Amino acid sequence: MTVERSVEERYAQARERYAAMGVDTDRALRTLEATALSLQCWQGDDVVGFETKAGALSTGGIQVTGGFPGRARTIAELQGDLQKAFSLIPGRHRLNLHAMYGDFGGKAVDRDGILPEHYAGWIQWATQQGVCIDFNATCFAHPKADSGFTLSSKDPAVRKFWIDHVQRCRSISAYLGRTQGNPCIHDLWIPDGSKDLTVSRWEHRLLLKTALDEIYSTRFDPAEMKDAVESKLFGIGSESFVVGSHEFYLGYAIANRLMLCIDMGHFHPSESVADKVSSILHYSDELLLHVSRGVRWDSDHVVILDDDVRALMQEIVRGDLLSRVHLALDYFDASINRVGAWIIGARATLKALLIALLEPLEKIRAAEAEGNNFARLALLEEAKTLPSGAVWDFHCAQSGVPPGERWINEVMEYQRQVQTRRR
Ligand code: RNT
Ligand code: ZN
Repeated sequence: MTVERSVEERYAQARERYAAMGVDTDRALRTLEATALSLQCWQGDDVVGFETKAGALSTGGIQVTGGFPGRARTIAELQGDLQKAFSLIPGRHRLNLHAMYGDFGGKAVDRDGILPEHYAGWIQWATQQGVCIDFNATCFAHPKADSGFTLSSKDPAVRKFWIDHVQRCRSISAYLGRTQGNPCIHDLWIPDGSKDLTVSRWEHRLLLKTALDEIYSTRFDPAEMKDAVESKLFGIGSESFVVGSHEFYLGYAIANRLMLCIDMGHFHPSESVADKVSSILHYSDELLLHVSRGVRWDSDHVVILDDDVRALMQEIVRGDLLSRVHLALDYFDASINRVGAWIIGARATLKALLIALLEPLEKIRAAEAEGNNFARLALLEEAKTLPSGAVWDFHCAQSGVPPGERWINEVMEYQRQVQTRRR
């Protein structure tokens, strides 16, 4: 039997099995197909970017570990790598660009001087690929972030510099959104915080709030761009104090009608990020998610199909909230093939979503409504071993992407032909 045939036959069987559980697999696949992930450009080059003289990343409280050969060093290489990744991920996805990835033509353009034209090449490429772009201000890896404070710095000149940068980033996002005819999501994460005990926490937060008020006083058409603010718990070198904490940004986002960005690595390891979804969305229209995997700390490991990601997708689907969340990937692993890392994380996230979409929710809800909590738990357990893999393989095949593990060889071939030649 050919692989294609067996994929179809296994799907037909799975479809029947799911139907018996009250689940329409075709419908689940239509929803999956229509869901886009925003792929982080920074996984391709270890968060280096294309500025002529960028500062060291470690000043930003984030760290990339590993030295696997083949890092993308130019825009063309990064685009090539992204194309390879996109070709092995079923569905149509987005590109998440950081400001430091502009096309500066070899010139020194400081962060407060960036313009839409520096991203014209990206939007041209993305349009050809049928991909939409999201955007991020880059408030780290820069001498003016060395003190550990940017928008909440006590130095007015430093604050002004970063306010200008973020304002430019928001205008660039609007330009991107306008050009692509689809809202560009602008996420703001700043590294501000300190290693040791800080007594002016109130002052820094007041400074941040005032800076944000200035930044967001300019409103853009949500058809062009949407704003998100990303909280954090701690970072390397900001272990004792992070200005933009969860409470700070949750309050700010709700009070100012912005989106909150929840990064899965930015909470206490025992805290359920999934559980936040059905709370926050009562007070906010939309939510941005940075799907990530912290191992002991916010280590930005490659996303895998683990309990956390599954629970997150379940919460979204169970609350019928998919149309109100934006899914972005956020990790950077330099210890394995970087293109492979993109694909593993994207496929894992999509699989988790598919599994959530295939949950026999009606049956489980009926048990819950009857107060039959035994049946509810038993059904949740049975659901775990339903044949979701067969549905996934079928989806891949339908989308023109190799089902199962066959894509691994394609990455190995790309590594041989393209990546290892970059020396
Ligand atoms: C850092 C945040 C942020 C970054 C990117 C590169 O802890 O998660 O989202 O990962 O801006
Ligand atoms: Zn993040």
